[in-house]
Amino acid sequence: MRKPLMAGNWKMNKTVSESVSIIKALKGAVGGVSDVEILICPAFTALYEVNNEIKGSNINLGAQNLFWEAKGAFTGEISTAMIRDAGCSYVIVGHSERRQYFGETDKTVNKKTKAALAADITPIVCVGETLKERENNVTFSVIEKQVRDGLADITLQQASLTVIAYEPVWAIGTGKTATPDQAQEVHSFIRKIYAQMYKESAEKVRILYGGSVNPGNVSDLMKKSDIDGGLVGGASLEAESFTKLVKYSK
Ligand code: G2H
Repeated sequence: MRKPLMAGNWKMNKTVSESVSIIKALKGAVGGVSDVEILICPAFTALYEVNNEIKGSNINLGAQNLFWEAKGAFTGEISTAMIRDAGCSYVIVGHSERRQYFGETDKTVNKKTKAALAADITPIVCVGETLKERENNVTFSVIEKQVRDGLADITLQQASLTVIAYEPVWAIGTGKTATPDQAQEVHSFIRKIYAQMYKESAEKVRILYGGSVNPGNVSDLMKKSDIDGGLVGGASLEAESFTKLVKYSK
């Protein structure tokens, strides 16, 4: 009942022309796919041109960040209206790299989540524990706080539309992946917390796994009942490997 979502997070990679060229290749390769929703999140600079390229295709467009204010003196920031105008229907919120390098907190994640939802943009809210937190056995309390505080005060309808990405920080770009069982354990915990917060929305919310997803591990991850897709960095940067992810094939 939950349609899987495979999302490519290109992070700070690719010029406009590089972005357009990978999208041209990807469009052909994934053209027949209808059972998995496909999303690409390029750099801000490439959004407009990528949007022109994906028109009429089954590829959706997302931004990697936003700012919650509507407009004004906020040098360097991008509003929901701007990313919408550039063609985005999704936005990544609170990625661990933003928490780690740019001081994002559960509070700012919550403001961004609410701003995205108010603008009809689906937020992909990222949560995840560090290696130290996992080793100190506080994974579940860390995740619970990130979910409760990051997603506080949204409506029931918004709660079902929101996407959550579980990305253990120790697995990001390191080549270490959580095992499918480790990921499933946290995904099912997130769904349980979500049920306490937003009742039946818990069955509708899609929970993606992120952290070194690649063609070799995607099919085992996707077999787990609470894993509804992937948020993929490195393996989304080439059309060939991202196509394999979309098709869950090696
Ligand atoms: C985790 C992921 C994408 P990678 O950050 O959000 O990146 O697949 O390179 O670990």
